[in-house]
Amino acid sequence: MPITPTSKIWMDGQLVDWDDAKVHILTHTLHYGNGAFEGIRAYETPKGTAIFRLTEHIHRLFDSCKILAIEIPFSFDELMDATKETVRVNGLASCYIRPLVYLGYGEMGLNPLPCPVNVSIAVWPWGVYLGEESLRTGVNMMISSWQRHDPNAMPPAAKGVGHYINSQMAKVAAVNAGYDEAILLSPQGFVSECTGENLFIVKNGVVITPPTSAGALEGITQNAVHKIAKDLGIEYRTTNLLRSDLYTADEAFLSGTAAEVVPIRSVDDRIIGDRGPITTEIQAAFFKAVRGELPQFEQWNELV
Ligand code: PPE
Repeated sequence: MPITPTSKIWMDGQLVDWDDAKVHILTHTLHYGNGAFEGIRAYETPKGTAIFRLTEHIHRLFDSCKILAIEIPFSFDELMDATKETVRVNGLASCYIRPLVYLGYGEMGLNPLPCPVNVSIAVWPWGVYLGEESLRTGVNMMISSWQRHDPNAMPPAAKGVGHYINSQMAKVAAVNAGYDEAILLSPQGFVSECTGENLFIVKNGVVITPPTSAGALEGITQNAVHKIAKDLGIEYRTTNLLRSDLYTADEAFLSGTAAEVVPIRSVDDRIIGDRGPITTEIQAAFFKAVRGELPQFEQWNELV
């Protein structure tokens, strides 16, 4: 999706003009893919622009870097403040936020330990990730022949830059075959997640999602879906799923910061159907929560 430029990007403590936010071609991450990022959204709420679950996202960024043995040269509070400041100075009522921790210029070779560690935070307006229509009509999914990471090859709990090569392989295969999105299975053959979203089925009134041990990222939106389901009195379970469970699901949907909550219309050409009642209920509550319209979830809206 094309990027709409905004005014300033935060780079290592400075707000830099959009056009000047550049790196050297020998930036380590550009060659070897080590680094970590976050995807966060800010929404317009009755009290002003609020970042959805910022605390959890910054925590995950620190966890990702700990897993990848990268030391972030800023404190948790500094990155919280920097994120809010970047949203504020760009004057956007709602936007997507992309913090990135990357290994910088000055070292080559596979030992990342001596590399300088840089941090940037960019924001831009990002519309509905899988298309406006998708929120209502749902998306058509293909189970990919590309597997999700084995936890001992690439740790799924880290939102690592290089992890996303695997997602892109699956996305390309799905798009080229005429589908909207891919679903990846774990090396053990269980359903894991989509290229940049967690996945859920609804069966006999119960919402079911795969565990992180099947290679899925522990999604912050997924966690919001869990809490929303609980609030609505809908049963929720985390358990391994087989691909056939997807084919026979009563409903299915996916969740992610960029994608938000999107119904799944079909998997491998097996029609699951139009947006179902439980998906509709959870999706509606999600959009209310991000917009600060549900008092019970107000602590999720971090005002800038
Ligand atoms: N799994 C993967 C692999 C993933 O990348 C994401 C977020 C999720 C699950 C959902 O996590 P959460 O956002 O915490 O609910 N993917 C980010 C990047 C998407 C992109 O295209 O870039 C995102 O949604 O921001």
